[in-house]
Amino acid sequence: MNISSNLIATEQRLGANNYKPLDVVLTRGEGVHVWDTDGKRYLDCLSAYSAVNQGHCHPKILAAMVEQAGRLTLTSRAFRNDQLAYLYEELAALTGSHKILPMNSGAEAVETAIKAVRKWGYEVKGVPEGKAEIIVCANNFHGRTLSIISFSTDPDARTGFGPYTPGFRIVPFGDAEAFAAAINANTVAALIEPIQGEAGVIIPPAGYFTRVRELCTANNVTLILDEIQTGLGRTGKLLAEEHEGIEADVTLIGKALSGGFYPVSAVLSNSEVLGVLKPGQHGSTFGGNPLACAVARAALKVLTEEGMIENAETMGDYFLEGLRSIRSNIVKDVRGRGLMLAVELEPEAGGARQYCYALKDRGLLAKDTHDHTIRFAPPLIITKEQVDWAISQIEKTIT
Ligand code: IF1
Repeated sequence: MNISSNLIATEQRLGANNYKPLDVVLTRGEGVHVWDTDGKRYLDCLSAYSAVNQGHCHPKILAAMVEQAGRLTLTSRAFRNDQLAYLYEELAALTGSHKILPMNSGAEAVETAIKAVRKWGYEVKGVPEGKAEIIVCANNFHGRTLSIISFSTDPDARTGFGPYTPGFRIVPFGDAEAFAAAINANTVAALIEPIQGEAGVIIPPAGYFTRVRELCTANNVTLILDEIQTGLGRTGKLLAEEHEGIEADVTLIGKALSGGFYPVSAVLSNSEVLGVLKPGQHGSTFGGNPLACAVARAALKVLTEEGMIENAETMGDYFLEGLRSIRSNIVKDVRGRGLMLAVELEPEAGGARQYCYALKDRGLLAKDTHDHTIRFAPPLIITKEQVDWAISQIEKTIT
């Protein structure tokens, strides 16, 4: 047995089997590429679910991390550190937010927003205690904690984990009239992904978010956009809300906020929402630690200074055009925005996973979702030549 089959067997034996990864054991990454334990190189078209938008092991983020790790890593929020204020300033300048709350994982940012909008609902909007409602969308993905899976519509994510957190109302994604009908006097917030990722890169109809924004404003409902996956350049804009010409009241970011080096997430608030939190009401041992802040500052700096967002837009258009030019009778739909792309296969194709394995053999890593869809989301630094190469591998695989 070679190294990788030994490692896979050990994982199977000792690990909880809550994942079914492709059997490729990676040991090194650089830019858009990763290498397995046999030395085979792959073009990474997943980017750790958009956490490595800046490319693997970006040298400037690495340098910031190493420098900070040798100086000060963690103080807890019992004391202050000399990195947090700079991260606040840089995030505020970039996004126009007025208040920021740093956490670690994406799910923690979502939980934080839920807590804050509930409290805002009671203290500012005047909703009776215990009655706050939050509107969410069917086929959402916002994370794995109990409150979040309480409003999941995916049986795998939800079934068997009750009792569930109440206070959520589920409406179809992309249906503004259903959204309007779900609002009542106790609605404190709406929590929505600008593009549904896990659901298979579902882009809502034009005008949907304009109407949702109007309805939220008219009814004093806080609009929370989960940009944990769509944010930080992935769709060709800093935030996907820019495609819709709207501004959320609360924006959640994570994943690429650290360029994949470390879990860093944040709640960005444009309204009085985060203002309701007082000392002792929320926090985290690691949230806002100096190592996280230094890494996030470097990750944001390279994202903007190295033209990655613009590249995501041009290479995204080019990649989409390439995918659309493939003539194959097993392709049902091709869609995407920026470098968040998907190919949906016909049910007769027999499932997306076998095609992901075939792509892997050709040196391209991509991930299936919901049986019939293959997602493509390479690092935002991908070049035209690399897109051409990817398209030709995809074409050979599905024709
Ligand atoms: C896994 C999916 C992607 C997210 C949005 C919050 C979170 C996520 C919009 C939570 C996380 C990840 C989690 C990862 C798989 C992945 C995923 F397929 F499950 F849906 F990206 F498409 N909001 N998405 O996409 O962030 O707490 O994980 O930091 O293995 O569960 P987290």
